[in-house]
Amino acid sequence: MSHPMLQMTEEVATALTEGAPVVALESTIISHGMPYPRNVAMAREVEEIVRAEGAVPATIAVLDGQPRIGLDDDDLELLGSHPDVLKVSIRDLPYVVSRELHGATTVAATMRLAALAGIRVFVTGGLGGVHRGASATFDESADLIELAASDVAVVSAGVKSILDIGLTLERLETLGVPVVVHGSDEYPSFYSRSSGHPAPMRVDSPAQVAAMMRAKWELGLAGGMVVADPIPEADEIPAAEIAEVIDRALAEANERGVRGKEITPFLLGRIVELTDGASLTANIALVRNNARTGAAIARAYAGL
Ligand code: PSU
Ligand code: MN
Repeated sequence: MSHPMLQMTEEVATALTEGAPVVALESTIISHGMPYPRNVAMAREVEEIVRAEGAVPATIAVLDGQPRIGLDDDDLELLGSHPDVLKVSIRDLPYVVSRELHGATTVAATMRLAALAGIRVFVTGGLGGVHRGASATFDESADLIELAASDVAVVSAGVKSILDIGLTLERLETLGVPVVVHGSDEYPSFYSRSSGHPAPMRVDSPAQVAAMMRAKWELGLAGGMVVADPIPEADEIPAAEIAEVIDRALAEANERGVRGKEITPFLLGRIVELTDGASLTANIALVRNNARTGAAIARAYAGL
């Protein structure tokens, strides 16, 4: 079932062979989404949560040009601290693989490698999407195109308002990607449970998500699903408070002429600095929450 170019840990390979629940995890969030050393601590903790919830974690990255499905502690440390880890989306995969480089995979690249491995559930923090001002810059994350292509359900806390949330939801509709919100009628905006945009569809249990996954793929509808799980109330940063910070980070990115794949990491880093780490605490809390939900979805799907 798996692809010959993938290097899988025995734990993940066994789980996949047995049809046991497996949860894919991305690595750009480790290398380019959070500062060291909390990024590495987060990566380890999320794997523990997935295990505690009865699923096998498979963190995905490219190391020395080798696409890896499942990593050990030293690999996570390298991804979190090594200065030469490239941010790898779909278009970057051939380069890092052929040059034998280290690459941290985005949502798009992680989805593709997870799908090649036969993993159907993937947990992250926030998705990429249509950037603000995209009508002039054409800056839309490759995550959107990949969501239309790879058969993987992606659990996130929505998208940050560094993006244009409304346009991102429009694009996902055009691409035929189901967007469901777990336990809420509103689409969440990462740090906050609200965004001003209604949930395109609502689900109230992991079993309902698993049933949708099965229905989608049995109908022959290729591509993934977005499962948005709002950040827990206790960890939320009020939308108005974070909005000012995001506007300032966006203005700075503009002034400095930050472009292309550097934009998202620049904004994430500045938001952590401008909030004195409060945004990082919220970010870690929502990833933990997503890990619990994702593991429950993986269990429900494996049980069908
Ligand atoms: N949004 C976040 N945190 C992240 C990312 C996005 O709130 O860590 C990362 C993910 O890896 C996502 C990538 O796939 O940024 C999108 O980058 P780009 O916009 O360059 O496609
Ligand atoms: Mn981009």
